[in-house]
Amino acid sequence: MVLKFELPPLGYDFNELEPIISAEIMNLHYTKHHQGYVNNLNKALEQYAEAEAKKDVAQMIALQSALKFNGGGHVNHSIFWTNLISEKKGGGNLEKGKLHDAIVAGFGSLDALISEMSAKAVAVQGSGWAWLGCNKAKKQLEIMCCDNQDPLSTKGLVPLLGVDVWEHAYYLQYKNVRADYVKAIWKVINWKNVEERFLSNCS
Ligand code: MN3
Repeated sequence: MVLKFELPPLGYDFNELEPIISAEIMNLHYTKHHQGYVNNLNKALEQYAEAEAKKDVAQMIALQSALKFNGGGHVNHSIFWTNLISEKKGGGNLEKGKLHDAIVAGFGSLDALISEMSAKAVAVQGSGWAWLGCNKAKKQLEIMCCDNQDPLSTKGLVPLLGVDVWEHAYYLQYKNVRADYVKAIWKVINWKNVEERFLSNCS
């Protein structure tokens, strides 16, 4: 029996991030896009197990790009949903603490981090993600972009905060203006969640 992945609970209603991210986008993004990655990951894992049982190494290798894409999509979105919270519940608010200190040490200020990460997110060519990650060896925060659904682990960093800049994440609301979406999303960032990830992985 092959391991089956499932959609993680969202933790809030589709309309809670309005007006920053519309309920329609959240609904489609979660129930169609993320669910699609989960379904295709499970399918690829099943095919992989069959190939493994037949000792068909060539087929196992052929399945790796499907595993990377759909597995990455599942990993990335599972983090992304927890990185978001409504403004009413504290979205956008970074309290003083160890993450705040690390941000100031690495970037000078939260505003400076936001401005650097926004510029990099807007500049991603095609589909991808911008991430705030932790370099465990150097014990420092780094901003890095990934193409498609490549998870941040492919760059050797631990993911703390991701901004999905695939068009499906914003097009219904922001049309072609990715910069407006990236500018707005900081109002619904769950810095408490980012700090929890930081404390358990990077300090
Ligand atoms: Mn997405």
